[in-house]
Amino acid sequence: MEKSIDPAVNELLKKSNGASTVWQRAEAMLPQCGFGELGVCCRICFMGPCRIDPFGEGPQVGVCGATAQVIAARNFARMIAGGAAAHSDHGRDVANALLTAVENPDAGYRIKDTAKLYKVAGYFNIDLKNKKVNDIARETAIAALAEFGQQTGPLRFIQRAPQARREIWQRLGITPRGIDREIVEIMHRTTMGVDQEHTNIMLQGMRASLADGWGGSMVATELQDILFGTPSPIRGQVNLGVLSENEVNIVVHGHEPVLSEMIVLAARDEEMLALARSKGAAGINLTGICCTANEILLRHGIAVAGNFLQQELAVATGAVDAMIVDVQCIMASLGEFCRHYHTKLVTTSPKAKMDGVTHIEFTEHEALEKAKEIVKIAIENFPNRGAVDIPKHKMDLVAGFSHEAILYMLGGSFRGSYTPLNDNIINGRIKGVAGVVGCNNPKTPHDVAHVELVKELIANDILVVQTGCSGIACAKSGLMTPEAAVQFAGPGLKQVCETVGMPPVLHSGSCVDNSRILVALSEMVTTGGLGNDISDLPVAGAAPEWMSEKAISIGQYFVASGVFTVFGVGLPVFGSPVFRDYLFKDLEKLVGGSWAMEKTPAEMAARMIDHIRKKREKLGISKAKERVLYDMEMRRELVV
Ligand code: SF4
Ligand code: MSK
Repeated sequence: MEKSIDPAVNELLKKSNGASTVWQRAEAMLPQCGFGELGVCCRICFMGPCRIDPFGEGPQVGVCGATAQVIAARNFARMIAGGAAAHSDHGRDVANALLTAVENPDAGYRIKDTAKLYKVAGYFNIDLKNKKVNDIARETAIAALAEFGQQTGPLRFIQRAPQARREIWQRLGITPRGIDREIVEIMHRTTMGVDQEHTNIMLQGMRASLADGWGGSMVATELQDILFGTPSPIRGQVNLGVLSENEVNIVVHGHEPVLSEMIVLAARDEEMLALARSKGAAGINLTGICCTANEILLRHGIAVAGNFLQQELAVATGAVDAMIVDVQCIMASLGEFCRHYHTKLVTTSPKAKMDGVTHIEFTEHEALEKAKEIVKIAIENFPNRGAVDIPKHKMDLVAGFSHEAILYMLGGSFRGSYTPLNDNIINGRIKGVAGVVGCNNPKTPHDVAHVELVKELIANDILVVQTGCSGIACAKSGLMTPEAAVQFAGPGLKQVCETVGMPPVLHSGSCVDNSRILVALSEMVTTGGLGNDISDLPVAGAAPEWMSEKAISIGQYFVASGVFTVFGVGLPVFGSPVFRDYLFKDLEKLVGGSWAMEKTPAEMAARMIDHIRKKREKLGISKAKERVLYDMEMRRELVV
């Protein structure tokens, strides 16, 4: 069986330069530890490691007496802590960059979206009267930074959730207080000999995940929009075919646009372009991998070379003169992999160095200067290129569907509103909305589950919103063009897409931009006609090929926000039927959302479609109904 649905990947995998790929290493790892996969291995203290026998024949408790459900819940909560920490530390860096933009104009950052600044400042209760933009930005950055260390809550962005939702969180005692506090409390409660009740552990797990979605991630998204602009629909291209044969190829990889935005500026700098020409290159071609690629795609239309599992293959083309990485999702193999090619790998974050790899520390205060230094490394390396093998495959797409862009697209600039979306859901043209997000995982064929699931959803008139590597997967398969509606969407969704001129699959950005989906869901509730809470909406979420702790945090904040969420690949909870049932069944009674796991995209789609159908029935909108516009005669006939 082919490793991927993507021909560019399969082509490059047939060629070998002695460097091992993630697929080879995954095979060498087999069989993987069953206890770990089932979530019942504990190494929290050194009386262990302990493991619970899922077949009931061996030990049923750890040395300390911890049961399977306690071990599985502690492991799960610690994954949430890891994911929430990653997203939130990213958010903190963006807040620092906003402060830098105000205090050190020479650094290169500028405030691009003042309307968004005023709006966000409003959530922090900042008085806007008689203040300069820079002063408001300074106060906003300081207020955002304070959210991390706050000791008593609630976090400010919580007010954006529907009231019914906030009341559920309040009743359960899971309204997040400070972002860092919630992550620390997970680590405390799950260390040896503290919280020994799986349900209580998960209350904190939910609180920390909410501190991610409605806290750290939302801070990252909103402040990035202030600094770099709020995305709006923009054309772009995707897949390895975007690499250039005759230009200097720079690939940015990781997550934080605080770096990649500056590389965009440096790569367009006249001095850099002249230097590139002096080395025989026709220009500088900037592309990206993973979420930092999504960030610059959405704001500049810069091409995306690929998603998570394509990071090594981009190097294997022989055409990448430098790969610039910051934080998250960067495979440890890249240092060794690049040594088999001419590619210079450059790490840039003091938090993320790699053995034997060039490190150029990127600081917000010398951002543009450092970006130019990094771009120069790529240019100087261009003459060292050997044979290149760039697959021809690339695809057009339209990206940039921020919450604000959707408002504008549906309602125009004077009456931007979600009413047309809600109306189309009520009249049944659109059956519901699905968020399909997350990573790739070599345990499952690359991109297959993303693409097949999304095709099935849109064929059933479900509008799909995407982020992360899942978005890149579907873009490569041509699902993010307006024309895709004609080819793949069901009749109702097709009609709406054709009227508005939008694709049936909307790219909303990077992993932290899942917070945009939370805002959109809240807006759907506020707009009316679809219930009082997010859990009433005909919506569902999925991460079909997840691998990162960040995906678990995202999944949990969607569930805790009231969304039914299906994961593919597997979940490390099956070793404890008690904990599995808590996630899959009991949580729904508490928060209105629940987890599910299905192995195949067809099963995932069936669960999501069924869930959306049930929600429609509950709302009383399961039968297609057109809104009737009354003329005068009909009005006269009305009996009052
Ligand atoms: Fe074993 Fe308990 Fe220590 Fe975990 S905390 S390693 S179950 S003794
Ligand atoms: S980059 S977290 S592999 S989506 Fe956000 Fe892709 Fe998953 Fe990383």
